[in-house]
Order: sequence, then structure tokens, then C-alpha cells
Amino acid sequence: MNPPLPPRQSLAAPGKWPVVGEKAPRASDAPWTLEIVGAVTGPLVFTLDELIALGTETRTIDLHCVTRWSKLNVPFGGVALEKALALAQPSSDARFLSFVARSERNHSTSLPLDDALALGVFLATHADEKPLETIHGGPLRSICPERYFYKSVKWLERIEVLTEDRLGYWESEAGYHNRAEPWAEERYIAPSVAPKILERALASRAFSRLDLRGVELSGRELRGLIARGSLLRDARFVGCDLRGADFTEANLSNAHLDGADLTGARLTDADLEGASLDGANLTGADLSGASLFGTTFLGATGAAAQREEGFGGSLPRPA
Ligand SMILES: Nc1nc2c(c(=O)[nH]1)N[C@H]1C(S)=C(S)[C@@H](COP(=O)(O)O)O[C@H]1N2
Ligand SMILES: [Mo]
Repeated sequence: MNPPLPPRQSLAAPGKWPVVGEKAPRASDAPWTLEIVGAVTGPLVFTLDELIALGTETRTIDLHCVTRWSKLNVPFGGVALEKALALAQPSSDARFLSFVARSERNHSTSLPLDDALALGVFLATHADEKPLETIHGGPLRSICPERYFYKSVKWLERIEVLTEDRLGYWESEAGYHNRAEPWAEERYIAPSVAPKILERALASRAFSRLDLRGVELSGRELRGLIARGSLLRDARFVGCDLRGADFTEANLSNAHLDGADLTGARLTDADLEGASLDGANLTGADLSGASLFGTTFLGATGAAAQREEGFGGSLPRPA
């Protein structure tokens, strides 16, 4: 019987462990340390020996790379994240953790604090009873069970405790999904386009005519985005900075634009049916010709929507 694998994953060849992403840490003579900083009562720096003195254990963890290989039951040796974190005492407003690598591009990934603890993120120094090889993140890497492997950072040197999320390298540069749950196949934020195309579109803010159905871009700064005629049905732009964006003739049906700043944005002839713009700022936004059946503007500011001719949706209520 083959072991159960998340959708569309395959087992790596027995004994093989592919290398993905960066191949080596930043060159440095400084001894390895792990810092825990940010929204904590007591910022800490551990040497590796001090970290290990917190108590080591072995955890058997399944690895699922977003590029579709999996490796099951890998025995890792190291220290539970919660032991180190408890000593630093996250403050009451701590919500996210950013795991930062000692690498040329200061590679990072983030996790909600609650998920990191519930999933049992592990600070690994060993794999298969041997010191973790440098190419796989030795001397120290974080391992997050139950998430695609990009949520596990090689050459971990800093954990930043955050009150608001900060997207990691792959998540912000390559359109990788910020939750990364393999059983739900949360690989890319826009499942309908090739990751390379999304990466280029994000870098140049040129979305025109792309099929980006269901894209998850909440919280991003996307000022001046050009998305003329884009297919953005079910897209999520919650809380985005979209000042001056151009959505002329875009299909934004059922899209979520709650709390977005759409100051001066062009939504001319856009399809906004079923979209939610609750709490959005529409000051100076142009909604002429937009279809607004079932669009909600609860608590939105900027009266543009009310004045439009042919308005068929719900009116903004006074705040
Ligand atoms: N520092 C660092 N950590 C990283 C990456 C990276 O490029 N740099 N890539 C991630 C990705 S996409 C994967 S799949 C795994 C790969 O780990 P491996 O090379 O040990 O298989 O590391 C993750 N952690
Ligand atoms: Mo990956």
C-alpha cells in the first residue's frame, strides 16, 4: 500500500532529498546564533549550545515541497520552537513569526504565531541521526510540519515576533500561497496562471488581461496597479493599497476589496457584481459604467458610488 500523499504530490526516490532554493548560507566567521526579537518582553540570543541545552528531542516529520515531491517520516533532531519562544515571552499583541535566514537575500518565511505553536514548529540541528547538512540548512533550520516545505527556513538565525504579518521571500516574490496547506493544495495565490507569469505581473504591477481568478493579494501595497480587462473574479484585495489603480473593464465579480484604499482608482465599466467594498476608501474613484448589482459598500468612504448613474447596488450607509 502506498502511503497517503497530499493531492498531486509524489514520493522522492528512496534515499534522495532534492535541494530547492538557496544552496548555501551567507559566508561568515561569526559563530552561529539564534536571535528572538520583536514583540517580546525579553529579546534573546542563543548560541547553538544554549539552544540545545533547552532539551532536544526527535520528531518524525513529512516534507511536501510545492514543486511536488514529498519525503515521509524524516526523523529530525532538535528543539521545539515553543521552548525557545517561551523564554523570550511574546507580548500580548504578538500574532506572527518571521523566520529569517543567514543568507545573501536574507531569505524569510512567516507563520501565524498560533499555527506555529499548534503545528509544532521544530528547530532542527539533525536529520536521520546526523548533523543537518549545510545544503539542507545546517547547522539550524526551522521545520514546519503540515505546510509546504517553503515554510521551513534553512540557516535560521533570527525569529522576529510580529504584530502584523510580513510576507516571506517566495510568498512575496513568486506568488506562493501564504498559508501553504498541502492537503488543501494551497500552492500558489493564483492557481490559474503559471507562477512565472504571476511573478512578472507582480513585479511590474501589470495585470492587464490576465486570468487571475481567485488571486489572494490581501494586505499588499499595489499602488498604481494596471489591471485593465483582467479576470479577477473572486480575487481578494482586502486592505490593499490600490490608490490610482486602473481596473477599467476588469471582471471583479465577487471580489473582496474590503478596507482597500481605492483613492483615485478607475473602476470604469468594471464588473463589481457581488463584490464587497465594505470600509473601502473610494474618494475620487471612478465607477462610471460599473455593474454594481449586489455590491456592498458598508461603511465605505467617498461618495462616488452613490452618484453613479445606473447604480443598481446597495448604497453606502452612513458610518
Ligand atoms: N534560506 C532558505 N530557506 C529555504 C529556501 C531558500 O531558498 N532559502 N527555499 C525553501 C523551499 S521552496 C523548499 S522546498 C525547502 C527546500 O529545502 P531543501 O533544499 O533542504 O530540500 O527550503 C525552503 N527554505
Ligand atoms: Mo519548495
